[in-house]
Amino acid sequence: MSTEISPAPAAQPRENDGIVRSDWTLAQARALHELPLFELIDRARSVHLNQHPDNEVQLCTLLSVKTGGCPEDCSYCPQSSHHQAVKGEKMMSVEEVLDAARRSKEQGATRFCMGAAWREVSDNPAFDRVIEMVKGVKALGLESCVTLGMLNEHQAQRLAEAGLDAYNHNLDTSRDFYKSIISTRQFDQRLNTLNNVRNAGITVCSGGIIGMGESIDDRCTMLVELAKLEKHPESVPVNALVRVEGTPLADLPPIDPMELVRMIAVARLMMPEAKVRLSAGRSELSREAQLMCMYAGANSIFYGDKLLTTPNPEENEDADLIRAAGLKPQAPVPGEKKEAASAAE
Ligand code: SAM
Ligand code: DTB
Ligand code: SF4
Repeated sequence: MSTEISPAPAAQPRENDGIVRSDWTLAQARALHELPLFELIDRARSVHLNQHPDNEVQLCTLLSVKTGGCPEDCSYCPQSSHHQAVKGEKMMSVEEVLDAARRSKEQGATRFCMGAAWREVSDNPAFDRVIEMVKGVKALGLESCVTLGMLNEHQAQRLAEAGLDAYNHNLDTSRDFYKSIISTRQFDQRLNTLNNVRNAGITVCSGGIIGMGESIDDRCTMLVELAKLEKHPESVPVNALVRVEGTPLADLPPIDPMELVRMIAVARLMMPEAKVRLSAGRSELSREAQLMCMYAGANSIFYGDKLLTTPNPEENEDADLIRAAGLKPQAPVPGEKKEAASAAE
């Protein structure tokens, strides 16, 4: 990890916490990040309780509908064809996906997220199939989300017409560090896709990964990029790198869980209204570390024993954790609160 440290100025006064604004600077983000841990957590908790007083955790299931063989060279990703980490598979059928969505609804999931190992969306039968998947997931009464790589305005519009609720497209890291992680696309292309998603009226899910060798400034700069968007993303996934054998980042050291807590707390302070998702990396976290992330502002998790290609905690472990902490799973759709709550009991 690079060790450069920018001077940490005084953090903004506590009275200003919770104001939703898009003029964040790196110095301000960094000042929050540098606060003594308990002060940072206290402040993030207070904003969290104001904005999200319901004690709910959103449960999102992930399904890889097209795995591996991706032409991009993202160093962290097992699905890139530049690494020999996973085998490419053919795309799942609409029925297979809807069966999985039904099962995840029975388990109490509120959102169903489908991922494809594509560089970008193409106007072809595979995209038509994704459109059918989105319609089917909506018809089941679940929130729908897809992550398909870059897309243009017209493609975003088609997804919106199919009823898509959210599009996941992560900035992943800072503009500067991005170049050392991916060479086959540019940071501005990510921003352009987010713009197309927003303009189509789909909610934006965008966050990043920590533990790839980036500096603290890189982490804070990424949060500033997200918080500077005219409208903040509705969801901000914070992933800890899953170090997969065969990928160039496989031998990096694991992150200290406290770094995840700080990142989540700063995200909560900078984007008070967003759902902050404690995303990849939970399998390596203790229950206590996960709860500290939730206390500091995380109110969404991936639920189900698999992420896209790597393991995630078992549903029953998560249900136990949520119950032990007195949290509630978020209701899938208005009026179905009881059903969701009992699924985690
Ligand atoms: N191909 C599309 C794209 O890149 O936007 C969608 C799928 S891609 C796998 C979605 C996100 O998963 C990436 O942006 C990255 O943040 C996350 N991801 C991939 N591999 C990861 C890993 N090993 N650890 C943590 N997060 C990872
Ligand atoms: C996100 O931010 N994290 C998810 C989801 N969005 C698509 C993906 C995590 C992938 C972890 C590595 C894998 O399972 O392949
Ligand atoms: Fe492809 Fe997405 Fe993985 Fe990059 S992160 S290699 S674009 S699947």
